[in-house]
Amino acid sequence: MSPPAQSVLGIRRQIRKPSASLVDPGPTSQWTSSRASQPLRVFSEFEIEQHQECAYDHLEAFDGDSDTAAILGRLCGSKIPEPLVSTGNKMYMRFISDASVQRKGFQATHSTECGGRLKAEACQKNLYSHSQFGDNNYPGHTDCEWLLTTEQGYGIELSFITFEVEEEADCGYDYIELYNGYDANSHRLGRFCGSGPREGVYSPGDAMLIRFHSDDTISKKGFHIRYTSSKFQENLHTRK
Ligand SMILES: [Ca+2]
Repeated sequence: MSPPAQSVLGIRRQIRKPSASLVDPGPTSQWTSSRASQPLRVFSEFEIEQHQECAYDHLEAFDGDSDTAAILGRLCGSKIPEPLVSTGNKMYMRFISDASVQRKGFQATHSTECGGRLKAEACQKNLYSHSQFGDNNYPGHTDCEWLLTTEQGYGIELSFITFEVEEEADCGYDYIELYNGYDANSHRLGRFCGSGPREGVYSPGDAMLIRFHSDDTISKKGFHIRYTSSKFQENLHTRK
């Protein structure tokens, strides 16, 4: 282990929006984002020393402003990872490299857009209508899409912890729409506003699209959804 670490050599960064900050180009590089909506980081290039548990060189992403937040991923290897999406308006990233084996590095962009691509798994995860949930009402003039996917053979189950969206008889102003599939041409499970669905919603396919629309006036608290993957068809229910 004689060669000195040259940790940040070969790493290229592309950060489109000026509010991102880059800290400490040392053996450990860290980035945090703080912005008005959920940072979505999409990798366009990725090549970091491969190891089954990413024990050597790796990139870590956390769902908050430090490494004490829940971890979103520990990444290495040469396969371009799925986009990383934080639940709030902060994401902390850390790149660590050891003294040997260097690869090209990675390039990622992040955006202020709401929505994103999320993976439903056996453990419950949270999804919020907007990053200021709990402090402020959702913003007006919003169109967001979240695509939830899971492994083939599983379905996706949503439970609504909070749901307060501007009420209208046909949900013509602000609403969420749920689709059993990858896009809005798929079977629509429902359009909801007001106090939303009373029960959970189950999508039997391996993808579910959630669209959120708000118009220019009157905003409410928003929604907090928990989502999980589920194998059992007998859970099938949309509304009771
Ligand atoms: Ca509205």
